Amino acid sequence: MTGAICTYRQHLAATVKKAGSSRMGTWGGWFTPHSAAAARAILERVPLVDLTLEVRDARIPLSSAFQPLTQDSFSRRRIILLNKLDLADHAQTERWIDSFKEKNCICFGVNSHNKGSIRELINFVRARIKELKAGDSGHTATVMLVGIPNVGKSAIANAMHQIGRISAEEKGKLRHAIVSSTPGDTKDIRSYKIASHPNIYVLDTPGILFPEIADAHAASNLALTGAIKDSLVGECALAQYFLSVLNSNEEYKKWESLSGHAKENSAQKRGQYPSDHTQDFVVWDVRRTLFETISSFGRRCLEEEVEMGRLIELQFAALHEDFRIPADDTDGYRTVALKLLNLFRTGRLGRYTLDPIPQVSDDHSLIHPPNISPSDFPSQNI
Ligand SMILES: Nc1nc2c(ncn2[C@@H]2O[C@H](COP(=O)(O)OP(=O)(O)OP(=O)(O)O)[C@@H](O)[C@H]2O)c(=O)[nH]1
Ligand SMILES: [Mg+2]
Repeated sequence: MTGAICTYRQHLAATVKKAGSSRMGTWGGWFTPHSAAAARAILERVPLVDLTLEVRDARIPLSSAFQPLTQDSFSRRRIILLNKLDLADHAQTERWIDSFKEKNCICFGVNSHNKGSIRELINFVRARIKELKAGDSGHTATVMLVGIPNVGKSAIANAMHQIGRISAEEKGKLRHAIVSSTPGDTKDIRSYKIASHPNIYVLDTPGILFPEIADAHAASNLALTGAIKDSLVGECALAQYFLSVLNSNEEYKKWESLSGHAKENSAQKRGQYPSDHTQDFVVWDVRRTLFETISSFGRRCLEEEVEMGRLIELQFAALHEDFRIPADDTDGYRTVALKLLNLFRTGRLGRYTLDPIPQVSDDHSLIHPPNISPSDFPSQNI
């Protein structure tokens, strides 16, 4: 990891730490009494369900681990789902899945926006249930989706319900879990039918993130991928950190062909690639600006904090124009930050895997989360 990126990471991590520990009574900034009650309710259900699907963000397969899970990672009743495959680096995801499998964790990659991927997941779950329930005459199975906020649990529940229901030719009303880009919008545990013969139900649960985050790396990447409310951390610090990541990455090189074209050309080129939904001419301008600014600085900005700072400020100024933000917008810097984060989070600025593959000697405490029992949380109905 380069020196300059570390500075932005540390800065963001310090803000996350402060936000997490801003206490109302004994509660952290995002960990509320309701989170504690939800954690307790989830943990109490773990031994009762047939399968626990721990959803993680494929961009951060380790940092997005679900801390409260007490179950042994080697349990055949726990599956790690790496969701948002479309946003992560494909080759690195393959390596991550292999690395989980090497540790005897069952791991499955998924993109909840893709029907084929959800169909594969349903088939995979059905096969696991069949295996686990071999010889059992029961006709109903329950699987529970758990995880930190915003990893896509509700999106997966909806997609499985919709696709599974159609193939099961179920009558009755289609139900919808709330899916939103804001973390923490699911408040209750809800059940959705995803298959018949045998009947399989999936439980969607609220996302849980403890205030104590392992390290600066995890804290900054959890914030960047949206597990923590942006307003708690600050959109500008998030966008600056994202730019430090992008400026240190090779992804921008893919945009070389855009360089040198006048902005009007980008607009004229609209429709040239009908299947590419990133043809939006603003996105082209943003990519070109990022390519040209990084290229003009060379790689010296990677080590030198001052150079990285200069590059990021230059990019903010240029993006102000690319995003067509009026010059008299007094909150223009923040508007650039918001728009940039949106492009990153919808995959329009490339695919990023932010957690490096662990070395054999690494501590696997996040794959083997600390043991926490339901009684560690106060009782409250959910
Ligand atoms: N690109 C992409 N986005 C996804 C995927 N799955 C979910 N999302 C988006 O991620 C955001 C969060 O999705 P949710 O399903 O609400 O996440 P959640 O885990 O239920 O969040 P909480 O209820 O807050 O715990 C939404 O904007 C989804 O559209 C995916 O596979 N790919
Ligand atoms: Mg949800």
